[in-house]
Amino acid sequence: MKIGIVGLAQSGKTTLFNALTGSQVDTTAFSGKVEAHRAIVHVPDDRLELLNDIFQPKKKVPAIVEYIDLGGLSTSEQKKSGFSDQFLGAIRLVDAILVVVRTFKNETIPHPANSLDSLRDFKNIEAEFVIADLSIVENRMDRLQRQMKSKKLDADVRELVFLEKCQTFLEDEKPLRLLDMSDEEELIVRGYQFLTQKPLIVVVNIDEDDIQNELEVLKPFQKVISGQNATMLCIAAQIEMEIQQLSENEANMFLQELGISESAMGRLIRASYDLLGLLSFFTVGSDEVRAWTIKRGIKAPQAAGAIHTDFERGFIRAEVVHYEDFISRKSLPRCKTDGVLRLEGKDYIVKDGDIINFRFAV
Ligand SMILES: Nc1nc2c(ncn2[C@@H]2O[C@H](COP(=O)(O)OP(=O)(O)OP(=O)(O)O)[C@@H](O)[C@H]2O)c(=O)[nH]1
Ligand SMILES: [Mg+2]
Repeated sequence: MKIGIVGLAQSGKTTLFNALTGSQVDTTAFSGKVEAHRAIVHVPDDRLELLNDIFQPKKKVPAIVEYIDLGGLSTSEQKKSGFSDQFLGAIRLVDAILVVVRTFKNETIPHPANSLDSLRDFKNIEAEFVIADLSIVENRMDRLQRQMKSKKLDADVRELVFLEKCQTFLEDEKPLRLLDMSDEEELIVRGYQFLTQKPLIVVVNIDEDDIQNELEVLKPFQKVISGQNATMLCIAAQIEMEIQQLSENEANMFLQELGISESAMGRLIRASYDLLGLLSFFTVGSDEVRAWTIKRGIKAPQAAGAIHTDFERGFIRAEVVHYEDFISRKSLPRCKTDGVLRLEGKDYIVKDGDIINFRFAV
């Protein structure tokens, strides 16, 4: 899973990136450049730790999330043209867009619009995404129309009708997340990687004093993101970054003192899994204990495909025991005699926490 961090200049993107990844990228100087920082984070999962203790494998492999700090994004007033190709190229590849908006007060760090209004900032950023998508829609429409002059294919006609629908929608300044699409339209749209269709995470970068006011701070955003494939949370990025650099014991103590139930890293990963509809299953053995990430609703053969395409092609059966059933017995043979280790076929829908051994032949 790849998450791209965007936001106005000096909104705290890099600070948040550091808090989420334990990186130590410099945040003291105004960068002003579009430079992407990348880091990979291990998804914390107590279940994997316990499986590791039981199997004592040579290797433990957690699921991973990649964060990309995509760098500065100026307000439309300051900018003459749209996003740079480099920025667009990078953001089109992410699975979810994380927009950082600022409410923290700091006189020494001027806001690019010279006043604090996080909802306005969010709406401006979303408007930029709408414009970027609109330009893709219009370019594609031009090309299709030219192509259709010489040869009129049914598929092209249907695509054009769909693009007109997108165009009207975007011209009304609405993100495509709100557009109902047929199965066929979903297929057409997949190739475009529209920004306003990607799952969205809004992070309000708050002052330490606002940690207890999360609901109040988020209230204005509720209406804007409702009905969209989106989620939001408050993070006090500065203090979370500082805490991230402490030892685990000290970090926990500080979090507790501040009334933060879980670190930004853990909270954001959970929110992202929910938003993207992801779950984890496990493979176990003496060589390796490993967590895998897949979409909810996926059947056993496709889950096997996440490990290796051969596993999917040659899928025969899956031996499945749920983590909870396993952990109360701590032995696979025990699970078998107790009947909680089952054989499942190609229509089995994998559940969060399943421990699976795939049987396949190629
Ligand atoms: N008080 C306070 N200051 C913050 C917070 N987050 C970031 N800052 C400060 O704001 C400044 C900018 O933070 P960055 O994380 O570099 O912001 P950015 O969005 O990456 O900035 P650019 O990449 O230059 O656009 C730094 O001096 C941070 O220390 C916060 O939550 N509270
Ligand atoms: Mg930065």
